[in-house]
Amino acid sequence: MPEERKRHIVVGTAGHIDHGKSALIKALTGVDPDRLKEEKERGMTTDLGFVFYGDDVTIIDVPGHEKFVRHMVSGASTIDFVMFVIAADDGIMPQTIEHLEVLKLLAIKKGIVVITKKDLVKDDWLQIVMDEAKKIMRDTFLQDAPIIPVSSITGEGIDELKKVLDELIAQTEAKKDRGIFRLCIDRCFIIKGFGTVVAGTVLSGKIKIGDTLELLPNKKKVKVRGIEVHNKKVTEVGTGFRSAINLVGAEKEEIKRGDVLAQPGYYQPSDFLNASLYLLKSAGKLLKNLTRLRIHLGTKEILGRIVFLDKKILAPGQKAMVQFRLETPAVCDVNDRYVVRTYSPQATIGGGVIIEPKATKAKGFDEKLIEHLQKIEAGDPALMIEENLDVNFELPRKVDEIAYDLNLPLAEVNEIINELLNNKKVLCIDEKRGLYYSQKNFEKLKNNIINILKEYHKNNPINTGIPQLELLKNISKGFDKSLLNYTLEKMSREKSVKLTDDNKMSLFDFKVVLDKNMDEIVKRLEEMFLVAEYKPPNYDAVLSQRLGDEKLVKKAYRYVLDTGILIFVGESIVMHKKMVEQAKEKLIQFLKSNKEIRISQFRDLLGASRKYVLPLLIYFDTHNVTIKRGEVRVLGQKYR
Ligand SMILES: Nc1nc2c(ncn2[C@@H]2O[C@H](COP(=O)(O)OP(=O)(O)OP(=O)(O)O)[C@@H](O)[C@H]2O)c(=O)[nH]1
Ligand SMILES: [Mg+2]
Repeated sequence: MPEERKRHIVVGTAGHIDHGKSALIKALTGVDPDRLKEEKERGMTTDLGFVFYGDDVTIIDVPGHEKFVRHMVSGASTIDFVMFVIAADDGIMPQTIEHLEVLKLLAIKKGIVVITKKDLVKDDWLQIVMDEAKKIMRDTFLQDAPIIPVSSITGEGIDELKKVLDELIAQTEAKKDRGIFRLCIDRCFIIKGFGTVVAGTVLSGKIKIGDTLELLPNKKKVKVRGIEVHNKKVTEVGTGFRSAINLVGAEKEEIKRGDVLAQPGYYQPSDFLNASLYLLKSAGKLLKNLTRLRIHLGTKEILGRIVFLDKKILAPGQKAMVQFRLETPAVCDVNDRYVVRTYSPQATIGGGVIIEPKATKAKGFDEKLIEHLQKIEAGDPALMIEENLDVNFELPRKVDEIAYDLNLPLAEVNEIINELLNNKKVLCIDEKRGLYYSQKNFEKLKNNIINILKEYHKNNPINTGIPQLELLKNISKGFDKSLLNYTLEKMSREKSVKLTDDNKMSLFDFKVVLDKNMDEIVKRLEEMFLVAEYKPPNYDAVLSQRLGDEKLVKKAYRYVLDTGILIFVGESIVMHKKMVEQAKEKLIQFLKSNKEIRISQFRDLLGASRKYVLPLLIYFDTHNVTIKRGEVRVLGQKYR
């Protein structure tokens, strides 16, 4: 950005065909904005014209013809204020009204009303037209705007207009910078010796020569070779400036008006946009669901169908939450204004604000979606970040993911995340990986886990707990593992759940309570394994003992294994815990006096056969009681 220039103002024109918009610009600047041959021949503007006014102002001339309203919308989409033109001899005409509606929908805040062709009418007629103008401006952003009658032919009133124009320019504040570079292209041309040049207004951010940018929707990487502002070469350019940018990496044929030049990684083309829509009173009739419309966004016109999210049908003068299903993808941002026009015949019927520029296909009357859109409608970054975390129940988020999702600068997201951490609205579940999760979701997740455990305990009263994998399956598909670990750990510390010895989760104070019948079977099972000592029965032998109803016996058997009363030592051999402990004691004692033990010695020690003794020894190996050294075993480290 040139140091001497702090800001740049873009002024637009608007008004009915032939009302003298282009002639007015020529009278103000000496330059004819109609640059096309066709325009000069027909005496009619067909496309946007760009003329410099002083050092810091560009005036965009728009066509008044009803066939070119789409160009008018694209021209008006980036202006700071408008010179609203009405011809004294013609008065209020259809595009006077339509352009006014467009400006209102685009939320243009200021302007000047210029009554042209003053030289063609008498004073009393001029007064009538001025009164009419006042009438249509009532309750609009132009209601207190100065009304200046001029003649572009005789020059009458032009000096006064310049004075008012300069005052308004001086009062206009620089556009707010959202940080991430974006420019909506309104022109693309070739300059001999340089190649492709695109022009447009920088809507946010800043670039310098050498930067790599992305052309969207084609997602083509390009490099900035040169930048011009007001025909002067500069090395960098920032928000609000109209600039011409010489690009390397794209041909003119690949670029159209309406394409977006942006900092890579943030903006994404999307087929679905969620927005609020206001249907103009002048729309005249009800707007039906799925109507095909022209959506004017930035400098682009896109065809698409409208889906009402919170209404079945929209009456003139009403507002609705809508989704646009587009025929070609759009690249836009939160808070962008848009205008909708009917497909055929074409007329402006409404417009609104983009709430979600990267939406997914929605159904009507999805209450959750409506609530979500209402929450972020105002476009407040903190609320948007909170909501982004809230809607991601399964996944903790990283700062850069949030920044890319919401087209917000990393530094801003970091700052807001810190605030949210301080306000306990967000928690960091993994500092190393920088993973953040919504406190609200965390409470919900903990509740879900408690409920799953309650349900599990109810249905499986003699199971000590739920296997972790089963718990994960019950929470939600695609759940992040580190989030689950964090949560379970935290819940264990808070003493709301516990991890059992065999890696199962249970409620903290859950204990298996056996009914009389089951208790009896468990006792008899224990008895059976104690009596058997080191020759325990196998599963079939247990069942054949008919200790009770077979189903119950099976349950009881699982219970004694789950609770560790019986221990599975290997090779389908199960022994009573007491026998295993006893064997361990004997083994340790033996090794303390003998240093090493052979299988045969262990066999004699327990008075059992090799079939049972070998798996038991291996069991002790894996539990580090013993270490196998060739044919013998020695005592494990921690028992020495
Ligand atoms: N007598 C008189 N003629 C004017 C004045 N302003 C414009 N005209 C004439 O009106 C005709 C239309 O003027 P333009 O400036 O082309 O009108 P426009 O609003 O740009 O028209 P479009 O771009 O097609 O919408 C031209 O023949 C101009 O010379 C004026 O103040 N006095
Ligand atoms: Mg014109």
